[in-house]
Amino acid sequence: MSPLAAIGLGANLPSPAGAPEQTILAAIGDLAAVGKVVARSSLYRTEPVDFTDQPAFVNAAVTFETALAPEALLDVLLGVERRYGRERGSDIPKGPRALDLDLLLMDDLVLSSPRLTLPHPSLAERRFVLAPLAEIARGLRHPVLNKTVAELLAELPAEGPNRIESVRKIYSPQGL
Ligand code: PH2
Ligand code: MG
Ligand code: MG
Repeated sequence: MSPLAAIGLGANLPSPAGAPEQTILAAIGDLAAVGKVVARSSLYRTEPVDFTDQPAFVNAAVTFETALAPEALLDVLLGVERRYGRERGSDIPKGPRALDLDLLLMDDLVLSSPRLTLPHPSLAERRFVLAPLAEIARGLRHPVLNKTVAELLAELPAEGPNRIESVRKIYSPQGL
């Protein structure tokens, strides 16, 4: 079987596809053209973290079966970001963006290269990543922390920047 990748999607600015919700759905459609989208989460409205003076985000997650090597998959993700108007050079770090596609996990691969770190370095610290991912892949295991996505989500503090109410489901996959 091909490796299973987990990908986090986020958007908080309009793109050529429309509002952030439309952009995320279009990006998932583009991924389906280059591999197998095994599962897709609901869409969530999430409060911005790290850099808080920006619009709310729409976040989601997919699991994706692909024969691509991690860096080749990263190139695909960057290409999809560019298609929706993401201009990396002019981005404010952690600031508003038309589309952000993050490679979160790829099986139990652990790697760190100048372009790519796996697992994603902030995966375990973000409710806006873990909540969508837990909806579709509770049992995926973080190969360094040796905890499942569901365990990492349960360990997040209920208050503070990751407070439970910071992440709210807006569309279920059936309702899309
Ligand atoms: N992405 C960031 C910074 N902050 N906050 C939320 N809620 N969702 C995001 O996707 C997000 C963020 C930088 O990638
Ligand atoms: Mg990113
Ligand atoms: Mg990101």
